[in-house]
Amino acid sequence: MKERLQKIRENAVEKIQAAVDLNALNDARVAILGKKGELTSVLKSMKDVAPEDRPKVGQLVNETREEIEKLLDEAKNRMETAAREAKLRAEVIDVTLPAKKNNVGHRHPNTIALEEVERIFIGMGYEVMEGPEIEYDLYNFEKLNIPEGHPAKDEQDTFYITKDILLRTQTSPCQARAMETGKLPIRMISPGRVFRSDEVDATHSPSFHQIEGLVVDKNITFADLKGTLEEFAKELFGPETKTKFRPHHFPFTEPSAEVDVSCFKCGGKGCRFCKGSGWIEILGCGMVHPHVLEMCGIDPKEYTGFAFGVGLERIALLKYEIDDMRLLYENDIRFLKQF
Ligand code: 2NM
Repeated sequence: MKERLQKIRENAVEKIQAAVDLNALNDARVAILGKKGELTSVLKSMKDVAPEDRPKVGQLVNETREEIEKLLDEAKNRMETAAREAKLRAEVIDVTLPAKKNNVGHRHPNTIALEEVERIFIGMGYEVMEGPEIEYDLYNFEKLNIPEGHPAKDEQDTFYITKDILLRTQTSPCQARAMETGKLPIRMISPGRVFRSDEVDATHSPSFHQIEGLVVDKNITFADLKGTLEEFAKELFGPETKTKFRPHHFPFTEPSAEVDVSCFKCGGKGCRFCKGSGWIEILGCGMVHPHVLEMCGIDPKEYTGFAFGVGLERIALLKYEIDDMRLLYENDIRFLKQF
Protein backbone atom coordinates (compact mmCIF):
# COMPACT_ATOMS: atom_id res chain seq x y z
CA MET A 1 0.00 0.00 0.00
CA LYS A 2 2.81 2.33 0.94
CA GLU A 3 4.49 1.76 -2.44
CA ARG A 4 1.19 2.36 -4.22
CA LEU A 5 0.74 5.72 -2.50
CA GLN A 6 4.38 6.58 -3.21
CA LYS A 7 3.74 5.85 -6.91
CA ILE A 8 0.59 8.01 -6.93
CA ARG A 9 2.56 10.85 -5.32
CA GLU A 10 5.40 10.67 -7.87
CA ASN A 11 2.90 10.44 -10.68
CA ALA A 12 1.06 13.50 -9.32
CA VAL A 13 4.25 15.58 -9.10
CA GLU A 14 5.01 14.69 -12.72
CA LYS A 15 1.47 15.61 -13.90
CA ILE A 16 1.50 18.91 -12.02
CA GLN A 17 4.91 19.86 -13.40
CA ALA A 18 3.78 18.98 -16.92
CA ALA A 19 0.64 21.14 -16.71
CA VAL A 20 1.16 24.20 -18.97
CA ASP A 21 -1.92 26.19 -17.95
CA LEU A 22 -4.82 26.33 -15.49
CA ASN A 23 -6.94 24.01 -17.64
CA ALA A 24 -4.22 21.36 -17.75
CA LEU A 25 -3.72 21.75 -14.01
CA ASN A 26 -7.41 21.19 -13.41
CA ASP A 27 -7.28 18.05 -15.58
CA ALA A 28 -4.44 16.78 -13.37
CA ARG A 29 -6.48 17.52 -10.20
CA VAL A 30 -9.46 15.55 -11.56
CA ALA A 31 -7.22 12.63 -12.62
CA ILE A 32 -5.75 12.34 -9.10
CA LEU A 33 -8.36 13.63 -6.63
CA GLY A 34 -11.56 13.44 -8.69
CA LYS A 35 -14.38 10.92 -8.26
CA LYS A 36 -12.61 8.41 -10.48
CA GLY A 37 -9.16 9.63 -9.52
CA GLU A 38 -6.17 7.51 -8.55
CA LEU A 39 -6.16 8.49 -4.87
CA THR A 40 -9.92 8.18 -4.61
CA SER A 41 -9.72 4.59 -5.82
CA VAL A 42 -7.23 3.91 -3.01
CA LEU A 43 -9.74 5.24 -0.47
CA LYS A 44 -12.41 3.00 -1.99
CA SER A 45 -10.18 -0.05 -1.50
CA MET A 46 -9.78 0.65 2.26
CA LYS A 47 -12.39 -2.02 2.92
CA ASP A 48 -9.83 -4.65 1.77
CA VAL A 49 -7.30 -3.45 4.34
CA ALA A 50 -7.09 -5.41 7.58
CA PRO A 51 -9.05 -3.48 10.28
CA GLU A 52 -6.01 -3.10 12.53
CA ASP A 53 -4.01 -1.50 9.67
CA ARG A 54 -6.74 0.92 8.64
CA PRO A 55 -5.81 3.91 10.90
CA LYS A 56 -2.21 3.75 9.71
CA VAL A 57 -3.16 3.39 6.06
CA GLY A 58 -5.85 6.07 6.40
CA GLN A 59 -3.29 8.47 7.83
CA LEU A 60 -0.92 7.73 4.94
CA VAL A 61 -3.64 8.37 2.37
CA ASN A 62 -4.56 11.69 4.02
CA GLU A 63 -0.94 12.82 4.15
CA THR A 64 -0.51 12.02 0.47
CA ARG A 65 -3.73 13.85 -0.36
CA GLU A 66 -2.66 16.95 1.60
CA GLU A 67 0.73 16.93 -0.08
CA ILE A 68 -0.81 16.72 -3.55
CA GLU A 69 -3.35 19.44 -2.77
CA LYS A 70 -0.52 21.68 -1.57
CA LEU A 71 1.38 21.11 -4.81
CA LEU A 72 -1.75 21.82 -6.87
CA ASP A 73 -2.43 25.07 -4.98
CA GLU A 74 1.15 26.23 -5.38
CA ALA A 75 1.08 25.52 -9.10
CA LYS A 76 -2.24 27.35 -9.42
CA ASN A 77 -0.94 30.44 -7.58
CA ARG A 78 2.20 30.45 -9.71
CA MET A 79 0.16 30.39 -12.92
CA GLU A 80 -2.30 33.05 -11.78
CA THR A 81 0.49 35.39 -10.70
CA ALA A 82 2.29 34.91 -14.02
CA ALA A 83 -0.93 35.59 -15.97
CA ARG A 84 -1.62 38.76 -13.97
CA GLU A 85 1.90 40.04 -14.53
CA ALA A 86 1.67 39.34 -18.28
CA LYS A 87 -1.64 41.23 -18.42
CA LEU A 88 -0.20 44.25 -16.60
CA ARG A 89 2.81 44.28 -18.92
CA ALA A 90 0.53 44.18 -21.97
CA GLU A 91 -1.61 47.04 -20.65
CA VAL A 92 1.20 49.45 -19.94
CA ILE A 93 0.35 52.95 -21.30
CA ASP A 94 3.20 54.85 -22.89
CA VAL A 95 2.54 58.36 -21.59
CA THR A 96 5.32 59.73 -23.80
CA LEU A 97 3.39 58.97 -27.05
CA PRO A 98 2.04 62.09 -28.85
CA ALA A 99 -1.68 62.72 -28.19
CA LYS A 100 -4.30 61.96 -30.87
CA LYS A 101 -5.43 65.18 -32.58
CA ASN A 102 -8.96 66.10 -31.60
CA ASN A 103 -10.84 66.97 -34.80
CA VAL A 104 -13.58 69.41 -33.85
CA GLY A 105 -15.97 70.26 -36.69
CA HIS A 106 -17.68 73.60 -37.13
CA ARG A 107 -20.72 75.17 -38.72
CA HIS A 108 -21.29 75.22 -42.48
CA PRO A 109 -20.99 78.74 -44.02
CA ASN A 110 -24.73 78.58 -44.80
CA THR A 111 -25.44 77.94 -41.12
CA ILE A 112 -23.12 80.73 -39.99
CA ALA A 113 -24.91 83.16 -42.35
CA LEU A 114 -28.36 81.91 -41.27
CA GLU A 115 -27.57 82.33 -37.58
CA GLU A 116 -26.27 85.84 -38.26
CA VAL A 117 -29.49 86.83 -40.06
CA GLU A 118 -31.60 85.21 -37.32
CA ARG A 119 -29.63 87.05 -34.63
CA ILE A 120 -30.28 90.41 -36.33
CA PHE A 121 -34.03 89.90 -36.69
CA ILE A 122 -34.51 88.29 -33.27
CA GLY A 123 -32.81 91.45 -31.96
CA MET A 124 -35.57 93.48 -33.63
CA GLY A 125 -38.28 91.39 -31.98
CA TYR A 126 -38.98 88.90 -34.76
CA GLU A 127 -39.97 85.26 -34.26
CA VAL A 128 -38.43 82.44 -36.32
CA MET A 129 -41.21 80.25 -37.76
CA GLU A 130 -40.59 77.27 -40.02
CA GLY A 131 -42.97 75.27 -42.18
CA PRO A 132 -43.20 72.19 -44.41
CA GLU A 133 -40.98 71.73 -47.49
CA ILE A 134 -43.82 69.85 -49.21
CA GLU A 135 -46.69 72.30 -49.65
CA TYR A 136 -50.09 72.76 -51.15
CA ASP A 137 -50.31 74.77 -54.34
CA LEU A 138 -52.87 76.79 -52.36
CA TYR A 139 -50.26 78.13 -49.89
CA ASN A 140 -47.28 78.27 -52.23
CA PHE A 141 -49.09 80.12 -55.03
CA GLU A 142 -52.83 80.75 -54.75
CA LYS A 143 -52.89 82.67 -51.44
CA LEU A 144 -49.81 84.64 -52.52
CA ASN A 145 -51.61 86.10 -55.49
CA ILE A 146 -49.97 83.79 -58.02
CA PRO A 147 -52.98 82.44 -59.93
CA GLU A 148 -53.42 79.69 -62.50
CA GLY A 149 -51.50 80.51 -65.68
CA HIS A 150 -48.85 82.64 -63.93
CA PRO A 151 -45.39 81.89 -65.40
CA ALA A 152 -43.95 81.02 -61.91
CA LYS A 153 -46.37 78.09 -61.79
CA ASP A 154 -44.92 76.54 -64.94
CA GLU A 155 -43.92 72.91 -64.59
CA GLN A 156 -40.59 73.99 -66.06
CA ASP A 157 -39.87 75.87 -62.82
CA THR A 158 -41.72 74.01 -60.08
CA PHE A 159 -41.45 70.39 -58.85
CA TYR A 160 -45.05 69.15 -58.68
CA ILE A 161 -45.85 66.00 -56.70
CA THR A 162 -49.52 66.02 -57.70
CA LYS A 163 -51.62 68.74 -59.29
CA ASP A 164 -52.19 70.29 -55.84
CA ILE A 165 -49.02 69.31 -53.94
CA LEU A 166 -45.49 70.50 -54.70
CA LEU A 167 -42.03 71.23 -53.30
CA ARG A 168 -42.27 74.83 -52.06
CA THR A 169 -40.55 77.36 -54.33
CA GLN A 170 -40.33 79.97 -51.55
CA THR A 171 -40.89 80.07 -47.78
CA SER A 172 -43.79 82.54 -48.05
CA PRO A 173 -46.30 79.70 -47.53
CA CYS A 174 -45.11 79.74 -43.85
CA GLN A 175 -46.19 83.35 -43.73
CA ALA A 176 -49.54 82.70 -45.38
CA ARG A 177 -50.06 80.04 -42.69
CA ALA A 178 -49.04 82.49 -39.92
CA MET A 179 -51.45 85.16 -41.21
CA GLU A 180 -54.26 82.60 -41.37
CA THR A 181 -53.98 81.85 -37.63
CA GLY A 182 -55.36 85.36 -37.08
CA LYS A 183 -52.85 86.11 -34.29
CA LEU A 184 -51.82 89.72 -34.91
CA PRO A 185 -49.56 91.61 -35.00
CA ILE A 186 -46.99 89.45 -36.83
CA ARG A 187 -43.23 89.94 -36.80
CA MET A 188 -41.61 86.83 -38.22
CA ILE A 189 -38.90 85.40 -40.40
CA SER A 190 -39.17 82.00 -42.05
CA PRO A 191 -35.90 80.43 -43.11
CA GLY A 192 -35.75 77.15 -44.97
CA ARG A 193 -35.04 74.99 -47.97
CA VAL A 194 -36.85 75.77 -51.21
CA PHE A 195 -36.90 74.02 -54.59
CA ARG A 196 -36.90 75.22 -58.19
CA SER A 197 -36.37 73.23 -61.34
CA ASP A 198 -33.09 74.97 -62.22
CA GLU A 199 -29.95 73.67 -63.88
CA VAL A 200 -26.89 73.68 -61.61
CA ASP A 201 -24.37 76.47 -62.27
CA ALA A 202 -22.27 78.93 -60.24
CA THR A 203 -25.37 80.82 -59.04
CA HIS A 204 -28.24 78.27 -59.38
CA SER A 205 -29.23 75.03 -57.71
CA PRO A 206 -32.53 73.06 -57.75
CA SER A 207 -32.50 73.27 -53.94
CA PHE A 208 -31.37 76.32 -52.01
CA HIS A 209 -32.42 78.32 -48.95
CA GLN A 210 -34.44 81.44 -48.40
CA ILE A 211 -35.18 83.66 -45.46
CA GLU A 212 -38.42 85.55 -45.84
CA GLY A 213 -39.68 88.17 -43.42
CA LEU A 214 -43.14 89.46 -42.68
CA VAL A 215 -44.54 92.23 -40.50
CA VAL A 216 -48.30 92.82 -40.24
CA ASP A 217 -49.76 95.42 -37.91
CA LYS A 218 -51.86 98.59 -37.92
CA ASN A 219 -50.22 101.56 -39.67
CA ILE A 220 -47.24 99.68 -41.14
CA THR A 221 -45.83 101.75 -44.02
CA PHE A 222 -43.08 101.62 -46.61
CA ALA A 223 -41.02 103.76 -44.21
CA ASP A 224 -41.03 100.87 -41.71
CA LEU A 225 -39.86 98.55 -44.47
CA LYS A 226 -37.04 100.91 -45.48
CA GLY A 227 -35.89 101.52 -41.91
CA THR A 228 -35.91 97.82 -41.08
CA LEU A 229 -33.96 96.71 -44.14
CA GLU A 230 -31.45 99.59 -43.84
CA GLU A 231 -30.78 98.49 -40.26
CA PHE A 232 -30.47 94.85 -41.36
CA ALA A 233 -27.96 95.78 -44.10
CA LYS A 234 -25.85 97.80 -41.65
CA GLU A 235 -25.79 94.95 -39.14
CA LEU A 236 -24.89 92.39 -41.78
CA PHE A 237 -22.37 94.32 -43.90
CA GLY A 238 -21.14 97.04 -41.51
CA PRO A 239 -22.33 100.46 -40.28
CA GLU A 240 -21.08 102.32 -43.41
CA THR A 241 -23.46 100.35 -45.65
CA LYS A 242 -25.91 102.37 -47.77
CA THR A 243 -29.07 100.90 -49.29
CA LYS A 244 -30.89 101.62 -52.54
CA PHE A 245 -34.50 100.65 -53.22
CA ARG A 246 -35.26 100.07 -56.93
CA PRO A 247 -38.87 99.60 -58.12
CA HIS A 248 -39.61 95.99 -59.05
CA HIS A 249 -42.55 93.64 -59.44
CA PHE A 250 -43.63 90.72 -57.26
CA PRO A 251 -47.15 89.29 -57.43
CA PHE A 252 -47.51 89.21 -53.60
CA THR A 253 -46.41 92.78 -52.84
CA GLU A 254 -47.49 96.22 -54.08
CA PRO A 255 -45.47 98.34 -54.36
CA SER A 256 -42.40 96.09 -54.64
CA ALA A 257 -38.69 96.82 -54.69
CA GLU A 258 -35.32 95.23 -55.03
CA VAL A 259 -32.67 96.33 -52.54
CA ASP A 260 -29.02 96.95 -53.34
CA VAL A 261 -26.34 97.59 -50.72
CA SER A 262 -23.25 99.71 -51.30
CA CYS A 263 -20.32 97.41 -52.08
CA PHE A 264 -18.64 96.45 -48.79
CA LYS A 265 -15.39 95.77 -50.66
CA CYS A 266 -14.88 99.20 -52.29
CA GLY A 267 -17.38 101.27 -50.32
CA GLY A 268 -19.29 102.15 -53.50
CA LYS A 269 -16.48 103.37 -55.75
CA GLY A 270 -16.77 100.35 -58.02
CA CYS A 271 -14.55 97.29 -58.06
CA ARG A 272 -14.26 93.78 -59.47
CA PHE A 273 -16.49 92.48 -56.67
CA CYS A 274 -19.48 94.72 -57.52
CA LYS A 275 -18.67 94.58 -61.23
CA GLY A 276 -17.80 98.28 -61.26
CA SER A 277 -21.27 99.49 -60.21
CA GLY A 278 -20.58 100.12 -56.51
CA TRP A 279 -23.83 98.28 -55.61
CA ILE A 280 -24.71 94.67 -54.83
CA GLU A 281 -28.27 93.32 -55.06
CA ILE A 282 -29.27 91.43 -51.92
CA LEU A 283 -33.03 91.07 -51.56
CA GLY A 284 -36.58 91.66 -52.76
CA CYS A 285 -39.34 93.27 -50.74
CA GLY A 286 -42.60 95.19 -50.76
CA MET A 287 -45.84 96.05 -49.02
CA VAL A 288 -48.00 92.92 -48.70
CA HIS A 289 -50.63 93.02 -51.46
CA PRO A 290 -54.09 93.76 -50.00
CA HIS A 291 -55.43 90.76 -51.90
CA VAL A 292 -52.89 88.50 -50.14
CA LEU A 293 -53.94 89.84 -46.71
CA GLU A 294 -57.59 89.27 -47.64
CA MET A 295 -57.01 85.69 -48.86
CA CYS A 296 -55.24 84.98 -45.56
CA GLY A 297 -58.16 86.29 -43.53
CA ILE A 298 -56.80 89.75 -42.63
CA ASP A 299 -58.78 92.94 -43.29
CA PRO A 300 -56.54 95.19 -45.45
CA LYS A 301 -58.49 98.29 -44.37
CA GLU A 302 -57.45 97.67 -40.78
CA TYR A 303 -54.00 96.11 -41.23
CA THR A 304 -51.04 96.62 -43.55
CA GLY A 305 -47.72 94.85 -43.75
CA PHE A 306 -44.37 94.50 -45.42
CA ALA A 307 -42.47 91.45 -46.53
CA PHE A 308 -39.05 90.60 -47.90
CA GLY A 309 -37.08 87.63 -49.14
CA VAL A 310 -33.32 86.96 -49.18
CA GLY A 311 -31.40 84.04 -50.58
CA LEU A 312 -29.27 82.48 -47.85
CA GLU A 313 -26.65 81.15 -50.27
CA ARG A 314 -26.40 84.60 -51.84
CA ILE A 315 -25.61 86.11 -48.42
CA ALA A 316 -23.07 83.35 -47.65
CA LEU A 317 -21.36 83.76 -51.06
CA LEU A 318 -21.14 87.53 -50.60
CA LYS A 319 -20.05 87.52 -46.96
CA TYR A 320 -17.33 84.91 -47.46
CA GLU A 321 -16.41 86.01 -51.00
CA ILE A 322 -17.11 82.61 -52.52
CA ASP A 323 -17.52 82.74 -56.30
CA ASP A 324 -19.35 79.45 -56.94
CA MET A 325 -22.47 78.23 -55.13
CA ARG A 326 -21.59 74.59 -55.89
CA LEU A 327 -18.76 74.82 -53.34
CA LEU A 328 -21.42 75.17 -50.61
CA TYR A 329 -22.92 71.77 -51.46
CA GLU A 330 -19.87 69.65 -52.26
CA ASN A 331 -18.90 69.38 -48.57
CA ASP A 332 -15.20 69.23 -49.37
CA ILE A 333 -13.63 69.53 -45.93
CA ARG A 334 -10.68 71.50 -47.35
CA PHE A 335 -13.16 74.17 -48.49
CA LEU A 336 -15.42 74.16 -45.42
CA LYS A 337 -12.49 74.40 -42.99
CA GLN A 338 -11.77 77.95 -44.16
CA PHE A 339 -14.82 79.63 -42.58
C1 2NM B 1 -39.86 88.25 -51.58
C2 2NM B 1 -40.00 89.54 -52.08
C3 2NM B 1 -41.12 90.27 -51.69
C4 2NM B 1 -42.89 87.85 -49.47
C5 2NM B 1 -44.23 88.11 -49.45
C6 2NM B 1 -44.74 87.33 -48.46
C7 2NM B 1 -46.14 87.24 -48.02
F1 2NM B 1 -46.38 86.00 -47.53
F2 2NM B 1 -46.36 88.08 -47.05
F3 2NM B 1 -46.95 87.49 -49.00
N1 2NM B 1 -43.74 86.62 -47.95
N2 2NM B 1 -42.59 86.96 -48.56
C8 2NM B 1 -41.88 88.44 -50.36
C9 2NM B 1 -42.05 89.72 -50.83
C10 2NM B 1 -40.79 87.72 -50.73
O1 2NM B 1 -38.80 87.44 -51.92
C11 2NM B 1 -37.84 87.88 -52.83
